[in-house]
Amino acid sequence: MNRFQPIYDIAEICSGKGVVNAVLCPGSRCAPLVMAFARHEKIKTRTFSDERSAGFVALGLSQQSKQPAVVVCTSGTAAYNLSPAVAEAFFSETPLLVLTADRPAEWIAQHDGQTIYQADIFGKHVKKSFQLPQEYDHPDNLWAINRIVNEAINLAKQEPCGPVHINAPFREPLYPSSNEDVTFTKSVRILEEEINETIISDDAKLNIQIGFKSYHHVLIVAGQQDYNPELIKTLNEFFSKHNIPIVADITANVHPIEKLVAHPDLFLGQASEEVKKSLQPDLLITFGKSVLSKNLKVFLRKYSPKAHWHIQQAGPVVDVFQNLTKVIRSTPQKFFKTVSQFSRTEGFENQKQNNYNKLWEIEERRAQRCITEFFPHKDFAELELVREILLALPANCNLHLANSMSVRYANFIGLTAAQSGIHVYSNRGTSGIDGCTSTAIGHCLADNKRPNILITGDLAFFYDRNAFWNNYPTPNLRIALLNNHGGLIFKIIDGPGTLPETDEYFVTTQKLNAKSLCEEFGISHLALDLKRKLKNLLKDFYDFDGATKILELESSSSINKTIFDNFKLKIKKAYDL
Ligand SMILES: Cc1ncc(C[n+]2csc(CCOP(=O)(O)OP(=O)(O)O)c2C)c(N)n1
Repeated sequence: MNRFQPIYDIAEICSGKGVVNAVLCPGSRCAPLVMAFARHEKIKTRTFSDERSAGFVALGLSQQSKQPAVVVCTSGTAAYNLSPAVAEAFFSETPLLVLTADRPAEWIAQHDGQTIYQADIFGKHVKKSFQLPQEYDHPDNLWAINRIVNEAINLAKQEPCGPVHINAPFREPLYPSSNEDVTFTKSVRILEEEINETIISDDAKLNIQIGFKSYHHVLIVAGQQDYNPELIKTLNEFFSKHNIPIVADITANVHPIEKLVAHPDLFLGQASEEVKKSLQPDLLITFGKSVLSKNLKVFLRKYSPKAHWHIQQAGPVVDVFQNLTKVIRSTPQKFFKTVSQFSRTEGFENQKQNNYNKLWEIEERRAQRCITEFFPHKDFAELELVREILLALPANCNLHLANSMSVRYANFIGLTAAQSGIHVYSNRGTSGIDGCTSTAIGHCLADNKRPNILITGDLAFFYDRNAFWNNYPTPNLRIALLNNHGGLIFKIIDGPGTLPETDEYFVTTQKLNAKSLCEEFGISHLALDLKRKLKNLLKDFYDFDGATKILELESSSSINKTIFDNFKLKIKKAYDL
C-alpha cells in the first residue's frame, strides 16, 4: 500500500459524499492532499495563491454548487489566512471542509520553518476541528482518518451548516516519486447520514393554531436566506389566505412575493413615531438569518411585539430584536404550509388583521412612489447607477452585493416581483469587505453559464484585488464599481460625520481607480464618466461576449452624500403631505 493511501483516499471519500470542487493553495507540506485532489477525476480543482482569496472562492463554490467545497493549504500562516472566509462561512452557515497540512507534532515550536500552532486554529469559528493521526502504521489510524473525514463532511452539511476543520500532519517525503501512482481505494467506506426535517407534531400544531388565532396584528419578517422557489410559492399562498404582511430585505431572496413589503429601511427611517406605533405587531414571526435593515431592527426593538416566534430547524437561536418568546423547530416551508391550512379568522378579528396589513401596504406604496419620483435625479451618481444596474439585470443571474453601501443601496432600490430568476448573495455573516469579489468569483467558477453581477465599493474592491490573481477565465462576471475614493458609509452613518479625523481615519480617502488593475488582469474596463454614456455602456456591460467587465463610476463622496440626503428628505416630505 502507498504510504499516503489513507490521505489520497480523503479525496475519494469527499467525492463519495458529493464534494465536486476543491481549491488547492500552493505549498510542500500539503503535497499529499494536493496530489489526492488534483488526481481525482470527479473533483474539479483550482489553485489560488492567496489563501485569503482562496477561502472566499471556496465559500462561493459551496454556495453555488450547494455542496461543501474543500479548501487545502500548507502549514504556517497559510492556515491563518483562511480565517476571514472560515468566519464568514461559520456565520453565514455555509458548508466548507478546511484541510490544513501541518508538521508532525514533535516539530511544532522547534524553529522549523512554516510552523505555527494549528490545532484548533479557527477557534469557535468552525463547527469542529479534527486532528488526523500522523502515522499510518496501525489499522486504527486508517480507520480514524476515514471516520474523521466522513464525520467532518456530515457535520458541515448538518443544519446549521458551516465550516469544519481537519488539521493533517505529514512526515517527509511529501511528494510521490516519479514511478509512484496516486490511486484511490474504490471500496472506501462512506458514512451516510439521513437528514430528516423536523416535523411539526399535532400537539405543536395545536399550540401554534391557538397562539396564531389570538393575535390580530401579525407580522412576518424574513432574514437573509438562499433563494427557495418552493418557499416563495408557500408564502404567496399564505399571504393570500391570511393577509399577513411579509417584510424582507433584498438579501432575504423573497422578492418574487407579489405583496412584499420590501422597503422597511426607507420608510421606517423617516416615518413619525405615530405611524411606527400603528405598525407595531402583536405577534412577530421570523425566519432566516440576519436582517440588513437597521431601521427595521430598531423599530422591532422599540415597538416590541407581545410574542415573537422564530422558525429555525436546528442550532442556536439569536434574539436580535430582544423579544423572542418561542422557537419553532421546523423549516419555514413546513411552518407556513401548516399555518396556511388553518382556517381564516372571521368577522371583526379578520378585519383587524386586514386593516393592519393595509397600513404596511400604504407605507410600502409610499416608499415605492418616492423612489419612482426621485429618478432621474438632477445629479447622477451611485444610487441612480445601482437602480439602472438592477433594472437591467439579466433574467437569470446572481446578484452579489458587497459591504457596505452597495448592499444598502440595492436594498433601498429593491428588486421587483418579476425578477424571480435573480438570486441575491452578500457576505453578511460577518459583513467583511475583504472577500466580496472572491466569493463572486467562486460562484462564477461553479457555474460558468450563469451571469454574476457584483456591485461593490472601492475599498472592498481594492482590498480583495488578489481575487483576480488566478488563471481561470470568468466571462460570466460583471462588476459595477462604485468608486467614491473611500468608505462612503462613514459619511452616511451617524457618528464620524463631523469629526476632523473622519476623512483620514474612517473614510480612508484613496486615489486608485480600476484602470490599471484591468490592464494588469486583462479585464475590460468601462469608465462611466458622463451620464449620457450610461445607456451604451450598460448595453456593453450586459453583453456576455467572453470578457470579464468592470463598469466603474468615479464620483465624489460629497455628491453621493448629498443625493442620499435628498433621497431621505423626499421620503420624509411624503409624510408631510
Ligand atoms: C475586513 C473589514 N475591514 C473593515 C471593515 C469596516 N468597514 C465597513 S464598510 C467599510 C468601508 C467600505 O468602503 P467601500 O468598499 O468603498 O464602500 P462604500 O462604503 O463606499 O460603499 C469599512 C472599512 C469591514 N467591514 N471589513
